[in-house]
Amino acid sequence: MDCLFCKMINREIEPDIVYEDDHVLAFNDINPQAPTHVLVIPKKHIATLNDIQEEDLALVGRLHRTAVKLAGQYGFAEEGYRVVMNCNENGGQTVFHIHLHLMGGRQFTWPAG
Ligand code: D5M
Repeated sequence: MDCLFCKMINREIEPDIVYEDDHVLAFNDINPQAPTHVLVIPKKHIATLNDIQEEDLALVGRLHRTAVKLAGQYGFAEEGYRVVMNCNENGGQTVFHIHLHLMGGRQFTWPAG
């Protein structure tokens, strides 16, 4: 499958990994938008938020739990951080394998651009 993030899971491309388990991989974003910017992805290929099925709900929960654990390890859980999942063109999605952006270490504004 021609999916950048599946290639990272299979180590055809070597990401800068910060966390890995049987279901989830987390690595530093190549184009960071904050002092910490990590992508948390499922090892199962799911193209977009629209493609999440009932059977994936526990996995999606794991993505969030992983982001929260990492926020704690980076030390910004209490001060706050941002978690984002972009969907399709208007949402700004460029890689079609779902991923949570975990960003921390600065003040974020709302609404997002
Ligand atoms: O986010 C896709 C994200 O993927 C974007 O923030 C850049 C990141 N990216 C793209 N290529 C790489 C590599 N090779 N390593 C690490 N991070 C990468 P989206 O929400 O789809 O716009």
